[in-house]
Amino acid sequence: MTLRQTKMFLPTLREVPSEAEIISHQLMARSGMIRQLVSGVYTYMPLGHRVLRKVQQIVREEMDRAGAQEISMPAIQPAELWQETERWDAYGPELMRLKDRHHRDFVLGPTHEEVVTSLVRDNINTYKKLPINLYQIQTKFRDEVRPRFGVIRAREFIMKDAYSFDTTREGLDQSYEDMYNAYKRIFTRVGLNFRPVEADAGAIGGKGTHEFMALSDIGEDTIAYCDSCDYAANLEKAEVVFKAVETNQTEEKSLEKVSTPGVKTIEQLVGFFGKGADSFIKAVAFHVDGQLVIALVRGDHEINDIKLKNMFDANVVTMASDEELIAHGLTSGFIGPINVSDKVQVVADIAVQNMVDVICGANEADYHFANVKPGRDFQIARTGDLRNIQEGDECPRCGGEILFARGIEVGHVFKLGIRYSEKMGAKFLDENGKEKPMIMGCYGIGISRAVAASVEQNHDENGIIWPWTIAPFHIHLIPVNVKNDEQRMLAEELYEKLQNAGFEVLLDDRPERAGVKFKDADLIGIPLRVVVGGKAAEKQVECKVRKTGEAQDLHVDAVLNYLNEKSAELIAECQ
Ligand code: 9G3
Repeated sequence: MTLRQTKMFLPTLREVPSEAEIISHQLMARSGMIRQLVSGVYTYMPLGHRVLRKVQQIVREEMDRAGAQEISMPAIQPAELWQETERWDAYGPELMRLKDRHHRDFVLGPTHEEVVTSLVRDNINTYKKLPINLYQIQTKFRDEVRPRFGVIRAREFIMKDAYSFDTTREGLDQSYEDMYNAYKRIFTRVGLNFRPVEADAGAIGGKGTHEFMALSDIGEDTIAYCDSCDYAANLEKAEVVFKAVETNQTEEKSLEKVSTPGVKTIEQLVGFFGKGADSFIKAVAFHVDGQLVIALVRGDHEINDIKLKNMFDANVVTMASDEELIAHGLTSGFIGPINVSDKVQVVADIAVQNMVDVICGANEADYHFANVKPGRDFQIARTGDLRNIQEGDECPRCGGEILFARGIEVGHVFKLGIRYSEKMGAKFLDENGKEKPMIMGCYGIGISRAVAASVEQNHDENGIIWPWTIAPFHIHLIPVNVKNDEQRMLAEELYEKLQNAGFEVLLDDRPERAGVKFKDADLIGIPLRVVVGGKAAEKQVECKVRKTGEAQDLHVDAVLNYLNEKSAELIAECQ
């Protein structure tokens, strides 16, 4: 491996590529790790590939330790398999499809449930051969409508995907726990600041799922976590604890219709009535599997459509269109639960039922009702947890305070149950010769995304600061002036010595000015640096830690000891 920069394909950039919005994309491009081919599609250059390979190596070690077996499945998958699971029609333009020369339909694999289930179906049919966990590290294809954030949301990316097959639910729970624990070891070793969070199983069904989130302000997902216990859930899933606030029961007022010309939003209502947002009912009309539903939450809360979907165990939940509103006698901007047609179902978040003297839309343009009393003026068909958790809410586990953070999803573990095995006939004969569908789990890690997440978490204004365990090299060895024999010779001597000691050394032997070399070294972010400069004649070199900036002049004979000491400290940060 050419570890000399004069030979290495390592084009660093001073300027930021225009399409790079976030720091990891900017730094990965500028440091010569990646180059964009087209939107959402990237080449990993030698420096970036070395980091990818280190992350993959850690993943392999932990997956093998957990008893999973590595395979490699095809990216090209016949449409027939996706028709068996009815996903051929379920997915839209995100699923990359192609025809072969015989005009047969194929997909470029975005994931491999169909392929792996057909593989196991055709090769295992007895409980004696289960449980089994198969995994691969492979390129996935998803035609994102708007690729962004560099490799974080790319159209082609590297995923480790694993699939477990068990004979019982308890077996699946064990497989899931094994993967959950392996993921904690993996992300710890990769040096990420991460949280496992409870997530919603979403379209792929199955019960129980966790996402592994790398904390980052550019993360697309919001995490609700407790400041006192390890509860954490993504916003879709986080459970809300309902605390019935004691309302000083005022005398009951009769319902009143109020003219509110052009007053639609909660903010406008607050201004118009001079009351807090918690005095109003927010009503939103949804299409839930074809049924028109009005969901009610308190004015200072947000409706969570995933929770609404789960309340009805529905497949599709969309906002009702204006046409549908009119067809059901509802008026956009003035929707309310009072006197609605019996074709409309009214459901409400827990907090609504004991609101008093509230104000809601009158289902008539420019009118609201005041002094509304739920249960007297309108009926609630279903009540449940329908709102997004908010910062300051109580932790559903320990009563602590809920805080928000943003995260980048770098891992996701699912209990699939028989969702795929039943449809595809992946069955086994149990001890009594009875045929049963295998119980599956699936487990993904975004390898390329984890690299970008690491850069998001580990950089400063000068560039990347690699954690030791995934750094492309360990030592950046920089002779300041390669035309100076003493400096060049000493650097070559150290190069051999450090490599023989087991360090991965990148030698900057370019005939560049010192400033250029140091700027590039800061950008590339190799953890430890040895500079051979003006004191080479006295066998003195400068050693520097990229992360802290601490530097020390040392005699060459003391360098190895120093590097062993510092590397041990840096390794300890990833354990
Ligand atoms: C598709 C397309 C995009 C997709 C899927 C299918 C996400 C799809 C969910 C999963 C679940 C797990 C195994 C590894 C871990 C994640 N996006 N998912 O099924 F056709 Cl276009 O991939 N699969």
